[in-house]
Amino acid sequence: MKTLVVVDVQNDFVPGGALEVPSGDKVVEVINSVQDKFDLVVATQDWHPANHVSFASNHPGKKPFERIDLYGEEQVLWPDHCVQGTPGAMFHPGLATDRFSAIFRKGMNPEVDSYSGFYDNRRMISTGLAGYLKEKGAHDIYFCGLAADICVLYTMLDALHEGFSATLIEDASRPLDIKSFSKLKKQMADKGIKIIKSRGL
Ligand code: VGL
Ligand code: ZN
Repeated sequence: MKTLVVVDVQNDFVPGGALEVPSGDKVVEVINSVQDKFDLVVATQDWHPANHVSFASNHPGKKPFERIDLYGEEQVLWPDHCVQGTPGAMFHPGLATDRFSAIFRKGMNPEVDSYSGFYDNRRMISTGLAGYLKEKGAHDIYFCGLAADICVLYTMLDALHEGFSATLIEDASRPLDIKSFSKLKKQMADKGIKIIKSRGL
């Protein structure tokens, strides 16, 4: 079961969205073109209630991209994004979704952020993705989507933690912070994440 995990390809993460990732829309065509190389395709969807703790708007006097201490850990405050049921939370309209056998929603607990598609940032709630992939016999797991340096990264780290292999399809993903991404890629490789281009599939 060669498997593709498509992370958070949602309107709020592409240019014009609330938390836009530079050239985030460019991943859509690549993701569509690679899906038929996989036996199993699943997706994640950032899916926050309006009162979510990660939204700067829920912290009077704070602005987006400021950092606060939350339960002893640093939390970046984001613009309101991917609010459940809103257009910004929908998958990009050009994204081919027919082959998604399951969609794992995350970030639904108002009190905790969830970058990874497996567990929230405090590792309290599982989305069920690990159990799903194991029951399906998934291996050789490839990752793509948005943002490469946040939700895709944390999802890959949890995948390794669960004993899966993790490969990033670089051109099917884009980071929020382009400047530090080459350094981050080295750190990914050091942790055992493989990085390829879609033509190498
Ligand atoms: C994401 C920040 C906040 C992501 C989600 O999908 O990378 N980033 N929520
Ligand atoms: Zn979010």
